[in-house]
Amino acid sequence: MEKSRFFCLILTISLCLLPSCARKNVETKGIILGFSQIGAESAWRNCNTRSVQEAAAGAGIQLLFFNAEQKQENQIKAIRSFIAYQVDIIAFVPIVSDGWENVLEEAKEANIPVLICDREINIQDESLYAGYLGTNMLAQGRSSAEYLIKKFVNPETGQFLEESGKPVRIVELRGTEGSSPAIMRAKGFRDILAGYSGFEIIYSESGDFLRSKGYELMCNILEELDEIDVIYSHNDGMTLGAIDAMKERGIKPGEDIIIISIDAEQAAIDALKRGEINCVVECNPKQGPDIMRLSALLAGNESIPRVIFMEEEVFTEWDDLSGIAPRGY
Ligand code: GYE
Repeated sequence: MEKSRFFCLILTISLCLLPSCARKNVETKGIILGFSQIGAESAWRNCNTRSVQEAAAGAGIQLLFFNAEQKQENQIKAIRSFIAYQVDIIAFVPIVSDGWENVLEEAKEANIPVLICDREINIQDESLYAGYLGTNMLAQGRSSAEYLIKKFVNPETGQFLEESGKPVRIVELRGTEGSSPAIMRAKGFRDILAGYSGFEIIYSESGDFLRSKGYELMCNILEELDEIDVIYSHNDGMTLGAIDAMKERGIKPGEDIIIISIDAEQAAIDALKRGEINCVVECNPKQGPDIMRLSALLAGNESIPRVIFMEEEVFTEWDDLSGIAPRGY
């Protein structure tokens, strides 16, 4: 079906046009995918972007890619531009969970399927999007807490290994307020710890997934609080910033303070190998190929699963870390 397409001047679009030699997959040839990315806040995000761009080029899909620079209003503008341009498919990473109903109604009226990627949205009318591809962030929070249970609780007796009788004092560095990773990682962590009285979250604040804010928060925390036993950080960027702050004060990360971190970027795996982080929970950013596969199905008017989670692992100080493949981010 030939659609008359017109270019929207308000949107600066970087077109990832396909080199003819890579145009292998006939069923994706000619598909136009509008993709709204949230920004470049972490190594994880940059890998996610590369994965989408490289997979689009390899799949024969013309990609209209828009970086929202951490602003939801920019994402909404981009989606409206994709609608005006009459793309075949819209895919986007919702920076926060709420506030998408109106623009998704407009996409539905324009008969353009929408794929939610990486982060989830909070919406009543599930007909407003075709499906979600991302990671199980509730499980990531649960796995983080399960590591702590193994670290501090005797599996036979359920008793705390520490005879001190004092609770294990936890500081949480949260992701972007209102984002599904921050909400779900916090919930999953608390769900598991709820079964044990000896853990206490003494401080929780958002570092917005930024290394710089992780550093700032940790500097303040180390000034204000004492007897911190554990740092639970929602992403490696904030963790690495916090580790910088600890080292500046002669605190040994991974020894004086136990550290749990989510993403599994290379720098965090390297810190795990050095004993500076104790548990790294993987969150897989390499979603590009699956996004293209799902976009091709949608462009062919085929249905897709409502929820698809990427495969992921948990790496702890007790594991053989020699076989971990280079992370690529
Ligand atoms: O953990 C973080 C990125 O949305 C799951 O966003 C993603 C998170 C990831 O900035 O590093």
